[in-house]
Amino acid sequence: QKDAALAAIADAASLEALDEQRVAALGKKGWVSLALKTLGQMSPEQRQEAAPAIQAVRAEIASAIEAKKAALEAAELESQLASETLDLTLPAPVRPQGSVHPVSQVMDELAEIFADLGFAVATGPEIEDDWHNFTALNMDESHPARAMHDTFYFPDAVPDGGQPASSSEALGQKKMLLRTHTSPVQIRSMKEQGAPIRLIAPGRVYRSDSDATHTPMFHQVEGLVVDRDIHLGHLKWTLETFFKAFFEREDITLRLRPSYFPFTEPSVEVDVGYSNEGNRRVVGGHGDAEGHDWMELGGSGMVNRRVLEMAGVDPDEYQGFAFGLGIDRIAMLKYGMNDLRAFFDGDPRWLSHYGFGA
Ligand code: FA5
Repeated sequence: QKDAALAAIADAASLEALDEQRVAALGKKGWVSLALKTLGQMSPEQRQEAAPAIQAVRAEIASAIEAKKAALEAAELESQLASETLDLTLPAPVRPQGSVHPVSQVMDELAEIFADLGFAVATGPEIEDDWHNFTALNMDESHPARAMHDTFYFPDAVPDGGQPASSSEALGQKKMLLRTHTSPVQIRSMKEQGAPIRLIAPGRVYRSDSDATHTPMFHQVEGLVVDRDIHLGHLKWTLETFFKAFFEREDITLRLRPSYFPFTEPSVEVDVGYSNEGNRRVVGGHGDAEGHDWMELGGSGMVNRRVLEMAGVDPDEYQGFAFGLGIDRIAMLKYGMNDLRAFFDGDPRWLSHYGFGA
């Protein structure tokens, strides 16, 4: 029986077949195990004689199985290695790559240009309170200009996790909203740093507004310069210098159109001349010239003395100018895009069409 078993083990073609042989010999009901059980019924003398022989057979079978098992495993590995070859010369599959969004690109570029002009970058919270967004900017609760901002308010939010304000006026001042412009950063920065000050504040702002040139979330860059003897000429020079650097052309024409903002006096709106080439808007030239038009990019003006006062700056000693430009509109002009809403659809085909995707 032993020789037959050893032959069957040697012949086993697979690990499964080998295991069957193991069970047949060494398993609970295997013939070696049964032989070992007979030892119990023998007399001590018989047992002394038979036991070593059976144990020897058991050891021989077990080591034969072990050896065969190692050989089968090695063979299996061999064939696996042979069949699973990698062709390292095949071209790699092309996967879409991420890229910088045009709005982020524009924010980086403008921060760089303003840094060269000596402007620091400031930030403020997107969840803002009523006081910083409106009141401190000379728009008290009854001011009609508030209605123009289509504000997203938080319903009865109590800021800072604190107690609800006792008077309704105090609650009004602390009512929370999504900031409708970057101008509250003017207030926060002046309160923190005082004057003189020279900064830009780029960031997201929100208004309930949507068409081809308006989206509910958009981006502005605020500019603020407060110092002694600042006048409107500084504002014009700064904006012109910035736009020439940004659009990389000398024939940029700005139109400063008289306007009204509660927080600046006088106030001017900033338009830039562009022409339509095909369905692409190209910045440059005079907006009133043949085939040209004006695009409104933002508002600006001399900081209202009431705003300086509310932010703790002495308006008899300091003057300043401020501007707020729509970054998305600037990006549209730079990259010749027509519809602002496409900026936020997140379609990679659109991004790559303008050279931003992969
Ligand atoms: C303001 O928001 C003022 N805070 C700007 C300002 C700052 C004036 C400092 C004076 C001093 P206005 O609401 O006009 O102004 O918005 C400024 C610019 O943001 C617009 O000219 C436009 O370019 C852009 N803008 C406004 N609404 C949207 C919108 N829904 N989608 C995209 N861009 C917008």
